[in-house]
Order: sequence, then structure tokens, then C-alpha cells
Amino acid sequence: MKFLNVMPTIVMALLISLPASADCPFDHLPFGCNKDGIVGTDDDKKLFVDCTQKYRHSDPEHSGDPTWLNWYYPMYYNERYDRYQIGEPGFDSITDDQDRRLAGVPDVDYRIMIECVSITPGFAAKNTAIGITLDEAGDSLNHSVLSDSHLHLQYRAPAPAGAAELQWITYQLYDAIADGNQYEPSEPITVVFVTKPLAGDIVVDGIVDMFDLAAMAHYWPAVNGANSNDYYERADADRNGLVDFTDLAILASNWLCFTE
Ligand SMILES: [Ca+2]
Ligand SMILES: [Ca+2]
Ligand SMILES: [Ca+2]
Repeated sequence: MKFLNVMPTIVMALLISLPASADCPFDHLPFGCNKDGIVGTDDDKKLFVDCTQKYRHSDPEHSGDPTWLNWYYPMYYNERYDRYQIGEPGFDSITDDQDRRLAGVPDVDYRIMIECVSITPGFAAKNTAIGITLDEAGDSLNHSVLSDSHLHLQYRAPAPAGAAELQWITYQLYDAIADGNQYEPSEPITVVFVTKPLAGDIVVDGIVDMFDLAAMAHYWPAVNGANSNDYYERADADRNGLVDFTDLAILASNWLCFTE
């Protein structure tokens, strides 16, 4: 974990420069609890990440438009640093939904850690203004101590790989305060960049294998998704809003195949 103390002047500069959450031009992944919104069910104390905006800005020709064109983020070349980068998606906490927002005071009643559980070697998620770098499995940041819950992240890949090779980061959120009223960890959430993984590579790591089959079983059957969104962590391989036998057949067709 690499999380540094924040200098007040930097915080002020950041607050002034950031737009309000509602009209932020960048994609964010808001998180909360009680995904189904119904009080009294199993997920009431389980963290979840709202993936509605995931890949919203994925058309490199129209980078600010809500297209969901690709289920990966394009990366853009930065000549000065000879690297590829993109400034989304970030994170935020859900505040406008009574049934899904977290209860209590951040870092007192709960401490939401955003952990990187898997990442492409050489790839990184950063916010240099507040000293955040996630670039290897096990790195995490404490979201509950941030002065602004609206967290921006920049993703960076070195020039040769960032031009064409699959990059990914998988996050999992957990509550680090074990006070008897602890939230359960979220499901893993993967965000991919540059190009799409093989169809069926659900636990994204460049190969289609048992772990992916188990992940598909986890989302099976899903029948109420929207086909524009990656609600099921790529289990909906043909992007029709359902996780069904067609997706299983696609996964099987790539069984034990590697991303080139
Ligand atoms: Ca519930
Ligand atoms: Ca895999
Ligand atoms: Ca499908």
C-alpha cells in the first residue's frame, strides 16, 4: 500500500479543480451496500460497486460521449512521458440512495479499502495529487479517509504494451473495521483497457480456464441485464443482456486459449 498524507494546499487545489460529482465528465464507480435495494435480504450488509458507468466513455473517436461502444477503455498516448493513459474510471461513495448508502461516519463506523487484487505487470492506477499508486496485487487505498469521496484515478501503461496489449485491474472493496457491524467484501470488479479479453475470460488474466467457468456459474442465470453494460463481469459474452447457454458455448469455444 502506498498512501501518503495529504498536504492541505494540494487538497484545496484539488477541490477547486474538481467538478461536482453529478456533472463530472469522467466515469465513476460508485459503491455502497444492499445491492438489491430491499431491506431484509442477504445483501443488506454486503458492499457492491455500481457499474452503470463502466465503459461509458469507451469510443476513442467520441471520448466524452455515453456510448458503451467497447467493453474496455481506450488509452491515449502521452508524448511527454512516452506512455498511454486515461483518467477514468474513478470511485465515489453512494450518498443519494437511502437504501444503498453506507451507514455511519467514514473511518469511524466503517473503513472502505479499495484493494487491487490483480493487475497487468507494469500497469498502474494513480492519483499523484494525493499520493495513491496501485500497481501490484495487494496494494490498496483507504477511501474512507479521503477529504473528497469523489476520487479520480489515472491509469497508465508503458508505451509498447499500452499501444496494443490487454491491460486490466481487478478491484475488491472491503471494510477494515471489524466491530461486529462490518460490511461484507464486494464481488471482484475488473476494468480492462486497450483491447478486449478473449470472450469467456471473465476472471481476466489472459486465459480461459476453470476460474472463468466458475465465475460464469456465479452469474448464472442472469436475465435482467441491459446489453449496453458489463453488469456481469463479462459473463455476458455476446452482450445481449443475458447470461445463458450461448455465453457458455462461447466460453467453451475459447477453452484454454490464451490472449496473444
Ligand atoms: Ca437487500
Ligand atoms: Ca481467465
Ligand atoms: Ca449473453
